[in-house]
Amino acid sequence: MQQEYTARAERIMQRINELAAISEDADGVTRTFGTPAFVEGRDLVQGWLEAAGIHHRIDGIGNLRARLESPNPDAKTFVLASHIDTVVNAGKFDGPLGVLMGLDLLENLLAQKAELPFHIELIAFSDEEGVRFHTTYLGSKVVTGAFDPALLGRCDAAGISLDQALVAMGGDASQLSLDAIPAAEWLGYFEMHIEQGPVLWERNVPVALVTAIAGQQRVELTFRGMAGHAGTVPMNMRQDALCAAAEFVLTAEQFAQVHGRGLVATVGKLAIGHAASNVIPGEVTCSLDLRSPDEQQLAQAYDYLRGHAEAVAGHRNVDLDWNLVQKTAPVTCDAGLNTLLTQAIAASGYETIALVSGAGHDAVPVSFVAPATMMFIRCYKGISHNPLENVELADLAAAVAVADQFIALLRTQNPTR
Ligand code: HGY
Ligand code: MN
Ligand code: MN
Repeated sequence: MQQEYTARAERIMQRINELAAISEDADGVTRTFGTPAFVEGRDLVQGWLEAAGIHHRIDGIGNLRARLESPNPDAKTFVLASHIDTVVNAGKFDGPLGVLMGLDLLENLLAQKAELPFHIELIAFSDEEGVRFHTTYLGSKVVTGAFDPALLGRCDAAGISLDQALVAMGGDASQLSLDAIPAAEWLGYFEMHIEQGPVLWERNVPVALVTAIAGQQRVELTFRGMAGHAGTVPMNMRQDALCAAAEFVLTAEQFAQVHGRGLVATVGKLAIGHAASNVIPGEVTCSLDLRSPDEQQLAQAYDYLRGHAEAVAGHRNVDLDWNLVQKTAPVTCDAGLNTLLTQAIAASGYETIALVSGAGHDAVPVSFVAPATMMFIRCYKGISHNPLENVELADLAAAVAVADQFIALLRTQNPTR
């Protein structure tokens, strides 16, 4: 059996490497929603589905969706999924690993000529990271019926709207409501994903089950002061937008450090308008990414930092725009599916580790309509959103074995009926 799992892991790894060679950047892996590189990468995965003879389609938001039907037309649908869009200068595994492990599971079920008590749908979500339009889960929100059509007018840095980007890649905004799986038809959801944290690496255990996923709030801030001559404006007469932003950034860091217990705050983007070394910055835009598994702690941190940003703008005599662009509550994963996953992990001979995810995943919007859970796979030092992201073949083979067990148990026990 081990040989079989190693061979399957090798093929998954080979596909991950082939997909990683497709990027909108000459160096590093970048495939953001709707770009030609994104479409080329999706075409590659589509080719593997065609070669396997698996029925598939591309939906209105650009998700790639493959399906194995149960002989029972009234059966519910169990979804295996993750995302094929990436952050900028990404690793190879964040997203594609779950999609290509899911493809392997479908190919294996076909090879076994397995009769399914439920339909299985594999989905490669088109936008989990939210890099291009700054709002995440576009693909999974369409599939769960939670997509907000008002987002179609949101523009990217080049001024292209989401609706225009959809049309450019052959999508169709008028179909989006038809692309949802009705809540009554969901049997459950299982996402396989790298841990993106250090626990499994440190404990040297290949997989973990996920009990909860942290809530997150993403904000865009703009500080507007007064551009001026760096050589002539006295220090006590400046309205320096960058110094205001800098004061805010450091307070966000200190607040999260002091209030720990799972709260994290990150400013990942900062842009100075009309930047020049001899000009006092007049306008600065920055991001704020706040996360916590505790909804109350997240709300308190949000309110405190918003108040602090307003206070900084006040004493520095600059204006502030504070724009909440993304808010998702913390979610818990399904106990019934996690019982099965625990059995699958034990049956494969591994210790069961249960983790809370600090990273967001497509399982978040799904968990509002269906029983959802995730399996984490051990990754190098927990590094992610970084080209150093890596998964060892032995850990991938172990994860394939556990995933096989999980699907086998699901076919017999069906915990969420
Ligand atoms: O940001 C996240 O949590 C995920 O990578 N989208
Ligand atoms: Mn991811
Ligand atoms: Mn990610």
